[in-house]
Amino acid sequence: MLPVWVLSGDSARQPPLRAVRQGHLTAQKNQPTCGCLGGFDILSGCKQPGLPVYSQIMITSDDIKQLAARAGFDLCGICSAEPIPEAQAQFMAWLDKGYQAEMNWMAPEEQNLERRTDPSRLGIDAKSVIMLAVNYYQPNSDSVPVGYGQVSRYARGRDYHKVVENKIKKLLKLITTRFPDTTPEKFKWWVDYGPFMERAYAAKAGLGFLGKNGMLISRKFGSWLFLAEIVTTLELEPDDPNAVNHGRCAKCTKCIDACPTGAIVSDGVVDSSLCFSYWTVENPLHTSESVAAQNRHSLLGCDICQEVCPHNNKHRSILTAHDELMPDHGVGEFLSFEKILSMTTREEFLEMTAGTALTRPKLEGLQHTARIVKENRKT
Ligand code: B12
Ligand code: SF4
Ligand code: SF4
Repeated sequence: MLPVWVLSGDSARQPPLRAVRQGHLTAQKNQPTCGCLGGFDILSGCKQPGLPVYSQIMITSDDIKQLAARAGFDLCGICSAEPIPEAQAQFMAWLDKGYQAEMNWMAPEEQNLERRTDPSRLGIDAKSVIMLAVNYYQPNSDSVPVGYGQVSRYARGRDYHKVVENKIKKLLKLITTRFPDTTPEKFKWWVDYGPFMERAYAAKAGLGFLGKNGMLISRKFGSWLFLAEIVTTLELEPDDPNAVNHGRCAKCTKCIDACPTGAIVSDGVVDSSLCFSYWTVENPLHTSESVAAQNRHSLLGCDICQEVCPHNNKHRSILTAHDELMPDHGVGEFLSFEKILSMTTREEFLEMTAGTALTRPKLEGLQHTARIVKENRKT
């Protein structure tokens, strides 16, 4: 039997077919909101204002994906909020080996391990996870000019945390406005910094596969993606992670072979204490000498294990559609050693870096890396 549906106003047309077919109308008396009978469209809303409304339409996974695209996300996938045992095990083994280096915030004493590997412990009765991705690809110049160091692609424009956060806020606004039952307390979200295994859930939600370089790699955009998540109490239809063939590594080992420091210690496993990204971003003042000796370009981050990946070929390296992430909105691709090393005050530093990911290593950290790269580039 079809669920009861309640009309307000004086017109008694059919409810949206999609909603009826999926049994998403429930009886809720006297709750008219906006009208949707004359052709409900999730993106533009009611096409015939003034007509009666079905406030009782429950949001579906398809609705969320349409709204995510509208909010500016390049990919959106959905999965259940249950723990992923293989990812939990991988994470435990990674910590046991000390591959988090000095990132104590990743370790169990500092941050409850269960919380990081089990979304139901995130302070919300989590049923589903909405995984979101933003493509940040931008090309490199042919060479690095003399006297300059390079900033990796993810950090050249505005700080991606802010850029992605704004898109999440926009998405939640769209959801809660279109579907009045979906109140804000039904959602919790993070971009990068949450106690949450973003890559594992992104793979589970069908956004891509996990490569030997550890990256989440999608069929459309390769690995040039920022990830973010909304954990929700809503029970949403999950995606089938095998529905799209994103590819796989097979016998390829290009990233492992190309990493200058051997930081990819086994398939998908990165030892942070050997990774340029760790030393330039997270812990620049205490760089290991042997790692530092290999850094010939990078002032912040490292893209080598992505650049060599055949999945990041020209068809998948699609210029980002998000202007704020482009170099002219931030510090750009290159920074001169002279400029960095001549700065003496925090104000000067912030004048150059405010609003970008380059604030992370602070002035002293950036100067330390600049000295190393400058020295290495002499030979
Ligand atoms: C700590 C951290 C780092 C550390 C450690 C990196 C690492 N590989 O663990 C350092 C500082 C080195 C780092 C570097 C970078 N990072 Co980082 N980092 C994180 C952070 C905060 C946590 C990662 C983590 O938990 N690592 C522990 C390992 C064990 O877990 P994992 O790598 O997430 O996932 C693995 C396991 O879950 C396992 N797994 C999952 N499911 C399953 C199932 C089975 C069956 C098995 C066997 C295994 C398995 O495989 C996964 C991939 O290896 C995440 C954000 C987040 N909250 O997740 C960003 C994140 C992973 N970083 C990101 C980026 C962009 C980078 C850099 C590219 C930045 C740069 N240009 O310099 C580099 C890439 C280095 C690399 N090859 O990984 C993105 C990755 C996006 C993507 N497409 O994958 C993330 C998701 C941030 C974001 N929100 O966009 N990062
Ligand atoms: S980011 Fe650079 S240093 Fe780190 S694993 Fe990849 S290639 Fe190696
Ligand atoms: S370079 Fe090769 S091994 Fe590494 S992630 Fe890409 S396909 Fe996999």
